Amino acid sequence: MTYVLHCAPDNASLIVRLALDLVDQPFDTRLVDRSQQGQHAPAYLALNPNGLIPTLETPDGVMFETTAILLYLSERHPRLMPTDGRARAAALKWLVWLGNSLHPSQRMLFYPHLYTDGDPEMLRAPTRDRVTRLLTLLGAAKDANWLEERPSAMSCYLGPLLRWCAIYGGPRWFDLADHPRLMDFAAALQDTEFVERAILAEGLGAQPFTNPQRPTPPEGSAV
Ligand SMILES: N[C@@H](CCC(=O)N[C@@H](CS)C(=O)NCC(=O)O)C(=O)O
Repeated sequence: MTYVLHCAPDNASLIVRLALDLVDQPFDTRLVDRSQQGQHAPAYLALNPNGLIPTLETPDGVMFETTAILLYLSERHPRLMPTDGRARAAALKWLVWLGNSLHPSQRMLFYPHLYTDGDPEMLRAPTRDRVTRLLTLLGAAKDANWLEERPSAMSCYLGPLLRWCAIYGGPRWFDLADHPRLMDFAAALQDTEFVERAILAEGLGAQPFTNPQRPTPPEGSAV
């Protein structure tokens, strides 16, 4: 069986798409129609009861949670992550940091109404500060060598997260130029053949990470 990626354009499924494309792994896709709340349809919930995208059908069963999917794929496709030693330890640390610290903070920025009974706007400023602190911390990290190395599972995660800060976090708060190391990372990442394939598949625009624009997908809807 090949992999089946349940996806919507410019959603977290983009991270998994990038990882599969990075290792030249063919996969099928099933569009989750977000304009119709497809992530909450019974058939989708039967696969992923969280009602979140992505879901990946694998030969070993259905998987959800982006970080878990990337770890699973990295075991089957070692090109995605260093396999031992200090490089493996650093990769694990940063991959889980992306999934456990940066991505959830972003979710609070994009979906503040899900995190408070009060005024969602109250959450925006502290959440923006936290995301900025996290990106600054990553930019200064001496053991995040993967930022400069050949693309990895971590790259596939970080690229979209940087993109979404610019597009979905509200106007005039995020400028990737404030994080020069991450800007260099983003420029190198988008200049690769496997990212080109994702750009075409999801309508991500010519500079999806350094100068992201709202997507114009050939099918489906980002929100
Ligand atoms: N922790 C989840 C988060 C995934 C996530 O936030 N997915 C978003 C799309 S980018 C989603 O499904 N949003 C739809 C919703 O919240 O109803 C994961 O890593 O897979």
